[in-house]
Amino acid sequence: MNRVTLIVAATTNNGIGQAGKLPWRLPREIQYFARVTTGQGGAPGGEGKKNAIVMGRATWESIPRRFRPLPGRINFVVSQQAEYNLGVTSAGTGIGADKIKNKEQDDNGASDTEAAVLASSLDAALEEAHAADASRVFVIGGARLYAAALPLAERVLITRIIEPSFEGCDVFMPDFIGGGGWSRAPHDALCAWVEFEVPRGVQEERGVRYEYEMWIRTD
Ligand code: FOL
Repeated sequence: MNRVTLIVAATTNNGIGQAGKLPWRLPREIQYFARVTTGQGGAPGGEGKKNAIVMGRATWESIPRRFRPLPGRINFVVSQQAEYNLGVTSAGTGIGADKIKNKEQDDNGASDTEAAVLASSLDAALEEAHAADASRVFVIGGARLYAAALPLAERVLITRIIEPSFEGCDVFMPDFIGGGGWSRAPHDALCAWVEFEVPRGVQEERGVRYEYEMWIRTD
């Protein structure tokens, strides 16, 4: 059950955030994120098991209120504040009502199939994802959760932001590549794993150049 995948967009410096949000706005890149993390089970009209996404509290807060919980996926939010209020329910996840933090505030249009669950740690979130019969489990940030999840990860889907350099980044993901034990998979392996045709080579969007990469643990 520890086969977690990290998904991240990061500069060549490993910058991932600035002032509590993403340093860039890349609509096609974020659509890639949505498609990969949702998968088939959570796609509209899709049958089968949903994927889970696991994020830290600050990442949850960085997602615009109207987009969260991210639809078609079981959203786990890790916080050490036991009473942290997600502003949504866990209905539809198969997770007990005791985990529902605030039924009364379900005023954001969240349907029964859109759910978020508070977890006290990464391990607790992974256990609950397993209990909820999630298919794939993605850790979606931020820096602390990436660091905690890397030892458990078998795969990293990284969108490498090549330029500009986004020097203003103030949050960074750990440099897993420099530490060894990882190798970049061929592009076809990325397409096979996500089960759709991913644009090959350097992409350009709103003046930003980036590339979709998949890295696999080799040790
Ligand atoms: N990984 C990658 N590759 N790109 C990212 O932008 C990214 N972002 C996060 C984690 N991993 C990533 C965390 N930040 C949304 C907003 C911020 C965010 C993650 C997701 C979000 O609103 N996603 C919607 C799509 C919204 C849209 O299409 O504009 C979703 O349904 O996933």
